Amino acid sequence: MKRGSILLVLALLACDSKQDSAPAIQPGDAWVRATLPGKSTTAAYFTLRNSGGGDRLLKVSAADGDASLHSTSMDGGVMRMRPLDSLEIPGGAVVALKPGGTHVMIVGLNRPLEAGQELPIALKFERSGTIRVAAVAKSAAQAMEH
Ligand SMILES: [Cu+2]
Repeated sequence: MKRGSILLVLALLACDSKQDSAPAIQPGDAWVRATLPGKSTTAAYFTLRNSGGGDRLLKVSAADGDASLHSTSMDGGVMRMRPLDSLEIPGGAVVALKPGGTHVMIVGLNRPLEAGQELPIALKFERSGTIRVAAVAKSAAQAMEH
């Protein structure tokens, strides 16, 4: 009986330490849509692989334009985008921002983004601090292949 309760405590401690372990976030696959002629709006996407404890993406900012987190949902057959306050990055998870889902909305670009150009984006996390990615611009045709 006593031995059993010690094991239970150890199991709870192990569980706790996993929860509290530092997040280890590896960004990947960062890309942004090349702008269409005359447009100053675009969207950027990337994946976040977290091999540590849980974290939360609080804020995004781009080297050009005003960036914010958006979610996409279907509302009576119509796609709607909504601002997201933050994005949960659970421990051990891979969170993908992708077309038709969560994305970084960028409005008010001062310069057009041509395919092949890079747009630096800073991601501010609750626990991991700031992580920078360079999103490579893809044309509509390249984005379809993605
Ligand atoms: Cu959006």
